[in-house]
Amino acid sequence: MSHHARPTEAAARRPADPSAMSLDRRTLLQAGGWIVGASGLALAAGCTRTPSPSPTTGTTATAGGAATAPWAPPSEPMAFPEGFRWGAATSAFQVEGSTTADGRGPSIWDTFAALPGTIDGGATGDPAADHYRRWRSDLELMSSLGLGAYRFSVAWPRVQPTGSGAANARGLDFYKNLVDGLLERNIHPAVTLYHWDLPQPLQDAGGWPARDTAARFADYAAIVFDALGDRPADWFTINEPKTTAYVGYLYGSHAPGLTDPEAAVRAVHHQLLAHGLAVQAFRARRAADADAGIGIALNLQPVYAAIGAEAAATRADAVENRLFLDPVLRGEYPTDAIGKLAGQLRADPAALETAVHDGDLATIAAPCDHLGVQYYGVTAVDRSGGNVEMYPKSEASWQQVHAEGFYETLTRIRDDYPAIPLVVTENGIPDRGPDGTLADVERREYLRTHLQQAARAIDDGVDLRGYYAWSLLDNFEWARGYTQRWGLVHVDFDTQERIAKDSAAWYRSVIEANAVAPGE
Ligand code: IFM
Repeated sequence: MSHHARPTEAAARRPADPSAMSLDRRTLLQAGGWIVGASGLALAAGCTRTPSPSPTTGTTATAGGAATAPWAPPSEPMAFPEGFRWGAATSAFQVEGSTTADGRGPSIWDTFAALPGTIDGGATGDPAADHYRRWRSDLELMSSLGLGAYRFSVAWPRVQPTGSGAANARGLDFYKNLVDGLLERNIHPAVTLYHWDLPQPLQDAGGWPARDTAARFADYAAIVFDALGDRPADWFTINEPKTTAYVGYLYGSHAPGLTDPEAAVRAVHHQLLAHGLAVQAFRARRAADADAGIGIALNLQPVYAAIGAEAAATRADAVENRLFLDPVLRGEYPTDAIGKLAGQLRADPAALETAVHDGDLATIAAPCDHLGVQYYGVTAVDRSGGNVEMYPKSEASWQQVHAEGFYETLTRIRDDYPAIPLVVTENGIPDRGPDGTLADVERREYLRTHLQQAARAIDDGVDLRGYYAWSLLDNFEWARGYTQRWGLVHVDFDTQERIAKDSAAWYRSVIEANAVAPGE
C-alpha cells in the first residue's frame, strides 16, 4: 500500500522505507514553520489548552492562529498528590525468557522471531532478561529502587498453552508468587492481561481478525481473575491495541507479520471487544469496592500538521487516538478514521462495519475504573498524510521527543473524555547505541521534563493517579531485539547481571520526594 496511508507513529515503527514521503526539519524551516493540527482542534473550538511552542521560531501558532508563550517549569520542585503511585513497567515476552518452561505454549512472537530477518541480530525471546527464573532477585531490585508499584503482563501461553481450554497451574503459580512477592514488599501490582504474546494456535485459527479470539480472551481473563482472587491490583486488559493492529497486521514488522489492511481493521475491533468482554468478566467477579480496578492501556499522542495539512492531521488523529478512545469511552467509532483520504487508515470502511455486531459497542464501552496512557512522543503529518519530523528523534526511529505533547495528551483526555482517572502506564526513551550507558543523562532529562508536564497537568485538573516508567529492565525490544535498551536498569544479556543506571537513582529520589525537582 501507499506510504500516504502510513501517517502514524505505528507506521514509523516499520523498517526504513526510502520511498516514504517526509519533510526534514530544514524543509519545514524553509516552509516557515507549522501549526498544531489535531491537538489544536479544541483550541479552534474555544478550549483554553496551551499549545506547544513552535520548534522553529520559538513562538506558537495554532489552528486558531493565536500565539502564546512557551511553558517554563517553575524553579521549585513540583509536588505530586499524596498516594500517587510510582512504578516501572515490563511485559512478559520482553523480560521472562524460559519460553518453553513449565508447559508454556508457543506464542506468535516465538514463531515470528524464529523467521529469518524479522528481528535484529536474529534474536528471540530467550533469554530476554531471564526474569522467569530471577523474579525473586528482581523483586529485591524493585525494592532497592524505591518502587511503589510494578506493572507486568501475564503470558497467555503460560496460562493456556493453546489459547483455550484448561488452565496450566504451573504458569498461573508464577504470577501468583510474583504478585504475593510484590504485596509482601508493599509494591502495588499492575497486571496487564495481554501484551502481544497471542498463543500461536489462536493465530492459526485467524488471530485478532477473527471474532472468536475475543471470546477466547474473555475465557483467559476469567481464569486469571479467578487465580489471583481478591488480591489488590490495578488491571489492564490489552496493551496498545493500535500497535498490534497496525504494526502486526498491516505493516508486518511485528508478529504475526501480516500486511492486510482489512485484517488490521478487524484486529482493532476484536481487541476492543476482547477488552469489553474482559471488563464484564471482571465485574462479575469483583465487588465494586474491592481494592482493584480495570481499564485498557492505549498509546496516544498529539498529531501536528505541517502547513496546509490540517485535514490530514485531523484524520490521522482519528487513526492514532480516536479510533480507540471513542469506542472505549463513548461507545462509538469515529467516522473519519478509515478510507482513502490523506491521513486515513487505507482500508475498506466496510471491514469495520461488518465486524461490528449489535451490542458490541455497548460491550466495548463497559465502564472502566481507569485509562492507561502510554506516551512516548508526537506525530506530525503533511498534506498527503505522510510522516514529517518536527522534533528530535530518540534512538527509536518512530519517537519524536516533545514533552509538551504529554501535557497536551493528558489535558485533551480531561477535556474530551472527562471523568476517567488516568494512569501513565508507559513513558520512556532508549539509550543511545546498542550497548547503552549507565550515565544515561538523556533518559533522566526525558523523565524529568515529562514528569514536569505530568505535574503541570495535575495542577490543571487532570486526574492522574500513577506513573510507570518504561522500562524497569533492558529487554527484548520486539523487532529491535536486544539492540535497543529501554531500562532504568542495565542488563548484561550474557551474564544477566543487573546494574542500575543513573536515571534509576534519580527516579528513586523523585519517588522519595513525591516531587520532581527542576533541572540543574
Ligand atoms: O517496548 C515497547 C512496549 O512493549 C510497548 N510500548 C512501547 C515500548 C517501547 O517501544
